[in-house]
Amino acid sequence: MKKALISGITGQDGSFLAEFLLAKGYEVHGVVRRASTFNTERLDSIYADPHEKSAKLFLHYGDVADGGGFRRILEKARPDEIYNLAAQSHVRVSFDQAEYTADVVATGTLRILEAVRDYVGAGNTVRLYQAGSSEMFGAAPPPQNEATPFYPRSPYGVSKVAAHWYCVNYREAYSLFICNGILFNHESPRRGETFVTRKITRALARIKLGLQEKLYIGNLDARRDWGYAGDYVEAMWLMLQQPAADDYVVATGESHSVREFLELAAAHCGIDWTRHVETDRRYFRPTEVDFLLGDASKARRQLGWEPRVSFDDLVRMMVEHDLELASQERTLAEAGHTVHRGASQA
Ligand code: NAP
Ligand code: G4F
Repeated sequence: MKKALISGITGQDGSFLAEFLLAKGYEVHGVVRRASTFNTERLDSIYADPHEKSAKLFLHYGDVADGGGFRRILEKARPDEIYNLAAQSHVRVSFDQAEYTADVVATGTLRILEAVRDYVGAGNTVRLYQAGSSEMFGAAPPPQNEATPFYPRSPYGVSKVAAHWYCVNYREAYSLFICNGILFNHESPRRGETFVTRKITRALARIKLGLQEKLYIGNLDARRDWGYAGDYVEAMWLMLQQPAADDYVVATGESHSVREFLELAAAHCGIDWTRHVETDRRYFRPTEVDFLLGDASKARRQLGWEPRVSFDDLVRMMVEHDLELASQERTLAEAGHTVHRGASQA
């Protein structure tokens, strides 16, 4: 049985990847940050008590800011594959928390590379996937592919570029099997609620059911190449199954503006968004990434990977999920329960 170790397992992609690998028969180990509240909600459907003989998912407390702890997890789990998905992944927040973002996203990756270097040096074999981002392209004109020079526009983007080049360097210097996936935006009903797609579907669904009046939002003109997260984790896995390590862009090849996403989501909800949406400067970034459009022909050719979920189906899936959530919220509210919503600045 193959074993995988996932950092960032509690996030959107981590949860999809864990499901995908469990379905393939892997034993899956995940790094979970200690928090004062439960942060494993996205894993609820696959989590089994580790005392049960059939358990295939094991969680370990850790943090990519703590290299020693990560080394111990590596020694304990002894994985065949590592997926480094851990990140402070919010671009706007990275302007507020630049040093922290660099420590987790750039130096955190370096800590994992150092651990892997020693682990392989001691005679073990392991393959590493690094979660790179289209934010690394930033201001580079579209379409962007593996040959496009990076021009990051945020502390997050700069940190991902550093992580990317650390990975390339360790691959070349120590002959490690490391793949950089350069993934364009991918969404799902599990997307964090402060990313624009989920922020929109969550708010429109609540507006439709009379639970809120307004949605305050930032730049409507930015364009993104949005795919479905469930499709993208397959590409991560495929990279690590190749005979040689390489870097790949993963994208749909279709770009839409935030306004187009909003219009389509509102149409699915059956509401007139112009009556409910207002722009607020606080959601604009000091430097914006205006236009992302990925050219994933290398992934199609070499990995045989293709996105399955269309833009329209993605928006519909997210809207339907959030309408159901809003309906549950309304039922609770009507029964006199207070429904707590997170405090968000992003
Ligand atoms: P996400 O939902 O924000 O999840 C991030 C994960 O990283 C969470 O499990 C989080 O734990 C964990 N994490 C944060 N700081 C950590 C630390 N110091 N040590 C250990 N774990 C830490 O992000 P995602 O959308 O799943 O993305 C996964 C990865 O792909 C990230 O590296 C992201 O930057 C990258 N990426 C995402 C996209 C996209 O469109 N989704 C595109 C390109 C690249 P908590 O649950 O405790 O917060
Ligand atoms: O949904 P977003 O916050 O995602 P962003 O910045 O593209 O980053 C996401 O995708 C990257 C891949 O390219 C990942 F690496 C990264 O970890 C993350 O998953 O913003 C998308 C666009 C931006 O142009 C932003 O300015 O939406 C615009 N936007 C407009 N109003 C907003 C809002 N973004 C957010 N978060 N909140 C708003 O109110």
